[in-house]
Amino acid sequence: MHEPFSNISQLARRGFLGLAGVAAFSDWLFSRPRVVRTLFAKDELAENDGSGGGSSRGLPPLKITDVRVIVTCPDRNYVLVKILTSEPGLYGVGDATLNGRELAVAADLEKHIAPLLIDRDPEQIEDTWQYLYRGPYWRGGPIQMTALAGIDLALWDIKGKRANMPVYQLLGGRTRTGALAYTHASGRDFAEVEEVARRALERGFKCVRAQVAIPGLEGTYGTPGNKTPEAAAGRVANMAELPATEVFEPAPYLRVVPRLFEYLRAKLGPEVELLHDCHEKLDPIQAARLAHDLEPYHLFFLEDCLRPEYKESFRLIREHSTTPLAMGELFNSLWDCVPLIKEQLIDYIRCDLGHIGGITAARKVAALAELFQVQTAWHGPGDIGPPTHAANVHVDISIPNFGIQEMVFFPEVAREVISGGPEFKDGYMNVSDAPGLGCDVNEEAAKKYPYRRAYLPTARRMDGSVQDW
Ligand code: EZ4
Ligand code: CO
Repeated sequence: MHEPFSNISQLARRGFLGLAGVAAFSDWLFSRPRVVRTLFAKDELAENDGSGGGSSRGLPPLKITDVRVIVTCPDRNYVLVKILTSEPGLYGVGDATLNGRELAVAADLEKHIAPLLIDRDPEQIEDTWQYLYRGPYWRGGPIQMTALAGIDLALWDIKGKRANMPVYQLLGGRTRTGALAYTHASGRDFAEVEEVARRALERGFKCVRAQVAIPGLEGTYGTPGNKTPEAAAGRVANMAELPATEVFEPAPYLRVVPRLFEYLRAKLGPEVELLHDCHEKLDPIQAARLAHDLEPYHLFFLEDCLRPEYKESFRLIREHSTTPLAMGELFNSLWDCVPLIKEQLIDYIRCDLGHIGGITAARKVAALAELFQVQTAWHGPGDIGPPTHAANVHVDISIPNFGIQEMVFFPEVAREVISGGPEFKDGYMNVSDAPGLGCDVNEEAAKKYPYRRAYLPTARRMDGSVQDW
């Protein structure tokens, strides 16, 4: 197979490769397609079709034998992925829940992705990620990236169980004793927010995200307002079959929020870390004003000021304020993060591991962020399942540039279906040393809670026009 190259070098050495020589050589080359083909022939290489990446610790080769998609509604909808392997009893559990579009992800997994995985080697996580991301040609988007995250988490779970190690060990081992956590305090007025925040502090939290209902508006993101907390958070209980509509106006919002934080600082003192979520509602100049007006109250960060399409507009906010900025829960591409990180336009990148492609994606975002002194603050809401919360914490405690972790407490009924997941203690989250991610799904219990259609709320302005929720 080295024949053509040695011929060229011999010809060149002898000075034979003049113009006529080149013409003769190309005639010769193209008259010998078999030789050229042999240069790149597959039979010379070991084939990588994802079905055999070598063995771990001398263990026998492993194959994926089944991919089960479990859609269940213990109080709210979850989509879980269970990947079974050729080793008896060895399986992985992932979470592929996308609030309001659960069945689209479940269909993608069942109809399109599962057939591609059978007989593949579950240990080849990176190869599987690349294959599922770039393979379908039509890459990206929240539905496909959530499906991919579900697979990715299940594969990391398998690898951990196979190695008999928690996933954070596979990611490089502990960098910290726990992940600093924050919870939500919401209320209809300042006093109610204070009361809820005080309860959180008593429970051990050192960091609290505060949201208050805006007087005169019908429902405000993240607050009970005149709706049940369940409806505000997008739970299915008490929800109509179609989405609720909230009303948002920037002027009263921009007046009230700085006064909330003035109030909370005065009541709660300087030490508690306070955060606020704008939930992608503002225009750039509105966000710049809010970040500026909040400066005296020293927020830990101001979250998701702008719609996810307007990354460059963070420059405007930066130019006007020293309030730390966080962004990213609506991102579903690794590349969404790049402009914000490389220009240091934000301080915290807060992708949702469940919607950007799982641990394999998160470790790349974290590594990029590390190089630009940006810290992580992965999205940790109630509408992603315990395996994603577990993945958050496995990454948090094994990277150098972790910032903070959003968290929720899951209701008992959800725990009946999905066990395990991170634990909260004295302001920090942690995972156990159980091999893998540390979560399991009870398929029998899941059947007791069939899927119920549910939507997140939507929002409109006073004049009836559409507004980001
Ligand atoms: O409203 O995930 O920071 N947390 C959040 C979440 C989102 C929900 C929407 O489904 O913004 O609570
Ligand atoms: Co948010």
